Amino acid sequence: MNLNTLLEDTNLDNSLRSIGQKVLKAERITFDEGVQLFEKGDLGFLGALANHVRERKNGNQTFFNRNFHIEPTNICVFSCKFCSYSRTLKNREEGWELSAEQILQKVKDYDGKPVTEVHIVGGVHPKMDMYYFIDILKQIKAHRPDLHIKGFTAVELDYMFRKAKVSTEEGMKLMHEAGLDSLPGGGAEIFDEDIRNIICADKCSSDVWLKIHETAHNLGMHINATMLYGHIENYTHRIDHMERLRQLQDKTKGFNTFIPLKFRNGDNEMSSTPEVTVIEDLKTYAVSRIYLDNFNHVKAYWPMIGRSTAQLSQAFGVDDLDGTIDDTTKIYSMAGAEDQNPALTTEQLVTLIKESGRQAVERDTLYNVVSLFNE
Ligand code: V47
Ligand code: SF4
Repeated sequence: MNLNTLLEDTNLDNSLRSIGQKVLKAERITFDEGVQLFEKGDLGFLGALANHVRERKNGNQTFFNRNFHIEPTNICVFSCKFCSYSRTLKNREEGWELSAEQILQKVKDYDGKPVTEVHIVGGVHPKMDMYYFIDILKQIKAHRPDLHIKGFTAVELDYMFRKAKVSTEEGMKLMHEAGLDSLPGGGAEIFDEDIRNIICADKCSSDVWLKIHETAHNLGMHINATMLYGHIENYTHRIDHMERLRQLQDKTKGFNTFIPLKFRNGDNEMSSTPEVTVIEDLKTYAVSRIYLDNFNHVKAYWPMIGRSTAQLSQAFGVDDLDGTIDDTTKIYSMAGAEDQNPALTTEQLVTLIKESGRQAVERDTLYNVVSLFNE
C-alpha cells in the first residue's frame, strides 16, 4: 500500500502516524519511537516504512558480492553461550587449526575465479597471534593484491593486540599495513552490558568493540556491524544496540552495512531458548532500516535465515544478500542454520533477487558496482 494512504488511515495509532510522517520527511526517529515501532507496528506498516527508506537510499537494487570464507580455527579461548562452533584446546579432536600454508592454499584454490573478497573469521586461538596473521595477510596480498581481505572480528583483534602488548591504534595500523582492508561486523552480539554478561561474559566489552571499530574507521576502513537478536534480549536492548551504532556512525561515517543475525539454538548452551519467528525477523530488518538512518545498507545473511526469508526481507528494508558463498561457513551450519550447505551460484542468487522484483547488482566490498544483472 502507498505510504501516504497508509498514514491517512483513521484507525492508525497516532504515535505510529507521527513516526511515519517523520520517515516520509527523512527525519530521524528517537529511541522511544524505535521501541514503539517494535511494540506497536504491524508487519504491513513496518514494511511500508522500511521499503520507503530502502528505495530512497538504494532504489530497486539488491547487492551481492562474490566472496569466499576461510575459518582458520574453531579453537576458542572464550565461551559464548550461544556458540555451537567453538572448541577448547582440551577437546582438540573436534577442532581444526589451519596452518599458514593451508590458509594460503585456500586462497590459491580461487586463482582465476572472479571473486573480489575473502572473509577470514574464526575462533580466538591462543597461539595464532597477531604476528602469525600479519605474515599470512602479507602472503595473501603478495599472491593476489586485488583481493579485498575482510577479516577478524573486534573480539579476535582485541585478544591479538592485548597478547602482543600493543595499543589498539598500533595493532590496527600494523594489520592494515599488512593487508587487512576491512573488518566483518561480528562479535557485537548485544551491547547491553547485563545481557552481554549472561550470554558472552568473557569476551570483549561493548566499549572495546566500539573502540576497535572507531580506530579502524579512523584509518579509513569501511566496515560492517552486526546484532545478534532473538534470544534473551528485549526490544529496548535492540534499539540501545542500534543507538550506540548510530552515534558512532554520526562521528566517523565508517560503517557500510548493518547485519541483524538471528540467534539459532542448535547444539549450544542456549538450546532451550526458543528461536523467534519469521515475523520477528522481518520486523527486525524493518525497524533497523528505519532507525539506522545514517547506514547505507542493511544485509540479510541468507545462509542463516534461508532463501525464502532472504527473498521476503527485500520488502522489509534489506538491500544486500551478502554473497555467493561457495564454502561451508561452519559457525552457522553448526548452530542449525536453514541452509546447511550454503552455496549458491551467481545465477541462482540473481534468480532469487529477480523473483523478488529487484535488480541484482554485483558489488565489491565497498559497494562499487562490478556487474548489473536483469536491467
Ligand atoms: O559474532 C555465533 C554469530 C557472528 C550464533 O560482516 C551466531 O559481512 C546466530 O559476524 N546463532 C560471526 N548467530 C559472523 C559474522 C558475520 C557473518 C556474515 C557476514 C558478516 C559480515 C559477518 O556469528 C558472531 C555471532 O554474533 N553467531 N553463533 C548462533 N548460534
Ligand atoms: Fe569464540 Fe566467537 Fe564462538 Fe564466542 S562466538 S565462543 S568468540 S568462536
